Amino acid sequence: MSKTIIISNRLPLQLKIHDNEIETIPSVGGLATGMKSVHSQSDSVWIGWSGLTEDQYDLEQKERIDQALKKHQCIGVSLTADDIQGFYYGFSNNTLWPLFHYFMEYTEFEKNTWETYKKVNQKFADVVLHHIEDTDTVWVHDYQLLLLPQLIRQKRPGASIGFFLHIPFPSYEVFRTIPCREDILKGMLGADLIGFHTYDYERHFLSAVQRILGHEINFNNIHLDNRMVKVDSFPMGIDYNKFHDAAKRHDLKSNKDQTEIQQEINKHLKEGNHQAKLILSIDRLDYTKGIANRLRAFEYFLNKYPQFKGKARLVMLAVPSRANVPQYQKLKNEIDQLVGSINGKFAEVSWTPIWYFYRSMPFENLIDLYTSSEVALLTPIRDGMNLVAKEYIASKVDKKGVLILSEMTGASNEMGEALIINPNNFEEIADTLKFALEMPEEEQIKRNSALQKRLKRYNVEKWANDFIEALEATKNDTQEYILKKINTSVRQEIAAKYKAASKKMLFIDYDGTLAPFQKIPENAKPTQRVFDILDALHNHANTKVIIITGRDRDTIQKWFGHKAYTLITEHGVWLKESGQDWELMERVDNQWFEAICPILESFTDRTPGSLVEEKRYSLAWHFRNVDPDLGKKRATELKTTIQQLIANHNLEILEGDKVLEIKVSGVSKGKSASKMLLDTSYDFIFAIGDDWTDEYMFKELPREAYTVKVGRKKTIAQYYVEDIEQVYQLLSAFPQS
Ligand code: GDG
Repeated sequence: MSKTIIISNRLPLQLKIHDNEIETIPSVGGLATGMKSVHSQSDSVWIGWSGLTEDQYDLEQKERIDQALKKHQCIGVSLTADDIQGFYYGFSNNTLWPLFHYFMEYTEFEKNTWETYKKVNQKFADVVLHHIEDTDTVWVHDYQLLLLPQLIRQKRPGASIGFFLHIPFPSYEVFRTIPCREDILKGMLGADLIGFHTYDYERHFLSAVQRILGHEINFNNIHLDNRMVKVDSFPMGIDYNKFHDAAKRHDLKSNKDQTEIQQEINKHLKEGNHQAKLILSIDRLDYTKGIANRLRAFEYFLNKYPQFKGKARLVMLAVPSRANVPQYQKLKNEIDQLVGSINGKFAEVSWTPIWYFYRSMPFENLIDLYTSSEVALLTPIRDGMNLVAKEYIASKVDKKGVLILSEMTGASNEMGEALIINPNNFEEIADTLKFALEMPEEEQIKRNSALQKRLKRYNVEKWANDFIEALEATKNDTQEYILKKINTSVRQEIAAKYKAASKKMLFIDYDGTLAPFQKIPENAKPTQRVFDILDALHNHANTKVIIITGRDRDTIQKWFGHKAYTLITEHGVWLKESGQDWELMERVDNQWFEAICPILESFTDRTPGSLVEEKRYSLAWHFRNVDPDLGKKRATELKTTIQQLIANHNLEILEGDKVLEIKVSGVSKGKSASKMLLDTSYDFIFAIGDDWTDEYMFKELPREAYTVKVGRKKTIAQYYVEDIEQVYQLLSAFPQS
């Protein structure tokens, strides 16, 4: 029976030991709630750190801790205090957290903490590997465990692994600064599915993978040598009903049942100025959340619009976080001072502009704040998603309230009806605050209705289920690949058919099949091993070996002219039968070169790294060595530019792997391969290739032909081999009859 294994740095519960008794307190955080539907399945387990380091319990207590965790379907990863120091406070929070949030000045690159990070990821992997079974589904969470997917994959190549990053993935220019960038990407690419909150993070990640590791990317699929990794965005939602229902209950409470905080809020609202509206701000005290900026912007607002003195009040909850890290202590001091100075400067007898709470509050109080505030002002400098924004809206039962939200949060992508601001623009924040405080109620209701509808539908449970479904779907892709991958029995079947056949024809593509791609195409010369393999096949009785390629005639003549194999070049323009001269397979001309060539050259001039290859009857524009994004963009631009000329000259564009080839239409590997079969009847036909131009060949060949794709791209071929090495092995195993 397969199970789901959830893995995060912290388990979804807190452990406490007092009087030698072990207490477990379930967490109520976003992730714990979101994963509830996945984790509540009877066969699921959650693996993570319990929050207690090894020095905090003895062996006997450890056993009881494990038992207690087991009751909640949890398994602990044992970590030492040093592990936590290097892995959590060190590499996770002093390197990855600031870097991924674009705070490069706070980012420390320390070899020691990196070593501990690797060691702790391995500790997590060891626990996972101890519990995982072949058909299990694994879901790894967040930046503390970036290496874990690959560590699991190494030992369990067939596992189904998903990874979700809860924080932003920075742009390539920022990400490239980290020394271990390759290890991090490779670690993540151990997964089958990688999820981000937004499309922007997704595209930053894809760009880093393309530029740093050089993998080919097709839409949101990353092609590794022997696997495909899917990347997608899944914006995390909240437990909408939990907040909405709690807010409903809150509104029904009589005065005496209200919390102390609520009574305090009521008292202040009645005191002095009755109109004082509450502007709410809630975050963990973190430099990414833009708390200091928010205070300065609020001060700016009071100066610019003094009419709001006594009429608006900022209620700020800053939840202590990572308080032993110097940057956080510095920030705390800065905020304390700012609050003091603003309150000192503006306070009146019956009104202080800022109420500041530096602590965490029980859920009930959070609801008090959400429901009592007319405006929420959330101004992170960078934030992966920001769930507070969603919770605020969900808690507005009467749909009244205005959300002001930073455009630097993932949530702003989905919450277009909120008032979106740039957190560095005080002018804009001040004006927006005024606008929010004066917004007519109908408009508030209109905006919030739309927001609530969306938040209710795409809630956290849907988010988790969508991710798991997408992960399941990658299993099907993998399944198809595994099913079609040549195994021993297929290899034996092919060999037996080959041996028994009396007339055999082998179509073999060149680049990507017999030779790896090179930066400069001329460098992809055949090796002695390639000749040995082809010679052996050619010497078999009644066997016709055909090299079928898009390459130009001259290069193929230079490389293979001295051999007696059959050669087809330029996708089927030229044919050279064994011992004969080159002949045209198609009636083509190249008069059109003079119209197209100057355009290709002008594109080459403007696109560093690109080059024009002039074949006898076709022109190829190569962009393998161009910046990947620029290459794609210029290729699209080029297609549009020559569209009309192509039609006028009866030409067509072939889109190969990082190359656009312009040639007379109607010529293809498929057409030329079929022509080769016309005269004689063959009882063994085999074709192998990696490129999509080979798909024409796979399509046109008769059903009984064996067709083999090299590498894991979509194909209509019957079988896959992983790479060039496997091509060599396959071809070498064809037996003499
Ligand atoms: C990371 C990413 C991403 C806050 N104060 C109290 C309290 N909270 C709860 C809120 C909310 C959660 O904490 C904070 O979530 P955020 O999303 O705003 O921020 P991070 O903690 O930085 O989370 C973030 C998130 O992961 C999910 O992927 O959105 O971008 O940085 O749920 O309600 N809860 C209680 N008392 C408090 O005082 N009970």
